[in-house]
Amino acid sequence: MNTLYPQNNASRMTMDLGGVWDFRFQGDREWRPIAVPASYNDQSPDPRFRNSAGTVEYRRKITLPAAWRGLRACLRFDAVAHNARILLNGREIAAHRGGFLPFEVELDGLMEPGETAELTVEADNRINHDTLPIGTEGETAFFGSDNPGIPAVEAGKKLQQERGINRPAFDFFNYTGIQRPVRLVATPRQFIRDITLVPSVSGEVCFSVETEGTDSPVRVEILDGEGTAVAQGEGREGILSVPNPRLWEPWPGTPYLYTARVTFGEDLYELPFGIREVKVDGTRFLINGKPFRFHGPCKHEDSPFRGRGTDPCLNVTDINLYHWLNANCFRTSHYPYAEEMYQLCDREGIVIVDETPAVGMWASEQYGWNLAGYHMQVLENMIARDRNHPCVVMWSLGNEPDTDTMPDKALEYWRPLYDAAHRLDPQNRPVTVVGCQNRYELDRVICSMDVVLINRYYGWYNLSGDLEAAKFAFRTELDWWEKQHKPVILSEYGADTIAGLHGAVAEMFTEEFQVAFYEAMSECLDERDFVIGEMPWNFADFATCQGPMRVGGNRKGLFTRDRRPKMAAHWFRERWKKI
Ligand code: BDP
Repeated sequence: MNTLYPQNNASRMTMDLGGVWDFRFQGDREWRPIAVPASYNDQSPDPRFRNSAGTVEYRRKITLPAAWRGLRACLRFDAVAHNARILLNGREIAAHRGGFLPFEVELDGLMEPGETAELTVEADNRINHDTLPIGTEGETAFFGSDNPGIPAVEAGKKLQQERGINRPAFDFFNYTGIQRPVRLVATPRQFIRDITLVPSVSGEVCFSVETEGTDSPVRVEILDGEGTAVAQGEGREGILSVPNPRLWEPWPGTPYLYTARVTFGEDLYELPFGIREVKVDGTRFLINGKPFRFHGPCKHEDSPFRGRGTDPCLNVTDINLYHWLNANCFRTSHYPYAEEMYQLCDREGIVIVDETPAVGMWASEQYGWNLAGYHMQVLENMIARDRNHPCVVMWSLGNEPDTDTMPDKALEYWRPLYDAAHRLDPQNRPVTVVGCQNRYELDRVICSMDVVLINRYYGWYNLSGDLEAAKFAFRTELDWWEKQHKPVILSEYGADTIAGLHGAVAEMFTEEFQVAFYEAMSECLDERDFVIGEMPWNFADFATCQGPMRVGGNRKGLFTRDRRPKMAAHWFRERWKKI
C-alpha cells in the first residue's frame, strides 16, 4: 500500500472526485443523488438510509485527463465504510476491508489517458464478529434492551435477523458510505512510494525513502518554516543534521514544522514533519524531555448532515474550540480519523492518541473470534499511515475490551499487538489499550501497557448521582493504581447533559450536575502525581444507535452537537487555563 497522502506539486497531480454522485440500495432500480464525501445516512428522510443493513452502490463517470499520458495514475479512496468493492465499467478492479484507512487502485492497463469510464463503488455497512468496529450477532446492541428467553421477544429478534439488522457493539452511530475524499492521483512512473522520518531533539533526522524504480538517485532536503534549506543529503537511507533545531512543541508552545523535500528522478514529495521526542519515564510522559500532562476531551468524527464525513470547516472549527478550551490533546476515539485532521493538529500543536477501530470487544467470546490477524493488519496500516505525524504521541490498540473475564486469554490476544506496535513504529512511541470500568484487580492487559488509560463512570453508570460515594470509590481505585507505578490517564469520564436543563439541586442530566461531576472527579485526580492526564467524555454530543439509554444520541458533550458550549465547557476552559 502506498501510504503517502496525495499531493499537488511540480511533479504530482490530483483530481478531487467529490461532489454529487448517483446512489442506490443494492437491488433498487432508481438512482438518487448523494453527496461525496459524507455519510449517506442523514442525507434523506427515507428511514432506509439510517436503518438498512447491507450494500449500497455509488456511481459516477471519471475521465483520465489526456494530459496525464506517460504518468502513473491511481484512484485513491481515503476511506469507504466498512467494506468496499470498486468496479470500472462493471468489472471489479479492487476490494477493501475496513472503513477507516486509505487504499489505492492503479489504473495502468485499466484506463487510457483521455478515456471516460463508469466508476461504481459498493459499500457494505454490515458489522459483525468479523468487522472492526464489532457488531453483535444475536446479542443485544450497546445499551439495547434484551429480555432474553421471552418467546415473544425472541420471535421479534428472529424477524429482525431475517430482515437484516446491524447491532453495533459500540456507542456511536454506524455511519457509513464514502465518508472521506476520493481522488484521481498522478505521479511519474518511477515514483517515491514511501518516506520514513525519525527525528531526534539533537537535530539529527534519520530518513529512509522507498521508491518504485531504481534508475535515479534520491535527494532529501530539509527546509525550515521559511522554506530555506537547512540540511541536504543523497541516498535511500541516511541521517541529516539540522543545525539549531527548533522543536515541535505541543500547544501552548510552538509546533514548529520543517519540510522534507524528497526528489527522485521526475518525482517530488514534500512531507511536513516536526522535531520532537516522546518517552515514558517512570510515571511521567515526556515530550522533548519535559513532563506532559494530557488535558482535552475525546472526540468523534460526527456532525449534523455529514455524519462522519470529512469537512475541513468542521475540523478547523473544532480545533479552534480546543484552543478556546485551553485543551492540548484528544484521542481519536474510536477509529483512525481523516488524514486532514492529523495535518491540522501537526500545525496547531494538538497532541493525538491514535486509536484503531477495535471497539466492542466486550463479549468474552471475543478471543475465539479470529480477529487477531485482521486487527494486526489494521494496526499495521494505521501506523504506516500516521507514523510521520509529530502530533501522534501514542498508539491505542483499541477501546474497552473485556480483559477481566478471561485475563490470561486477554493477555494472549493483546500482547502480540502491543509488541507489533513497538516493532512497526520507527519512532517507537508508547503503546496503550483503553480499559473499561471493570475488575481492575484481575486484569493483566491494561496494567501491562506503557501508559494506563482507564475509562471510569463513577457517579454516572454506577453510584448514579451520588458524587460523594463516587469520589470515595474512585479514590479507592486510585489507591490501587498508585501501587502499580505506571502513568495513568483518565481517558473517559462524563455525564449525559441536556443543554439548557438546569436545577438548583445538581441532579443528573442538568448542566449543574455535569459541572459538579467534573469538579468531584478533578478533586481526586489532582491529588495524584502519577495521574498524567484527563480526557473528559466527550467534546460534543454525538449520534448513536437507538436505545433506551440514549435520547437523541449521547449527550455527554461539553458542547452540543452544533458546537455550543454547555456550562462544563466554560468550567474546563477556566480549569485548563491554570494547568
Ligand atoms: C464508554 C465508551 C464510549 C461511550 C461511553 C458512554 O468507551 O464509547 O460513548 O462509555 O457510555 O464505555 O458515554
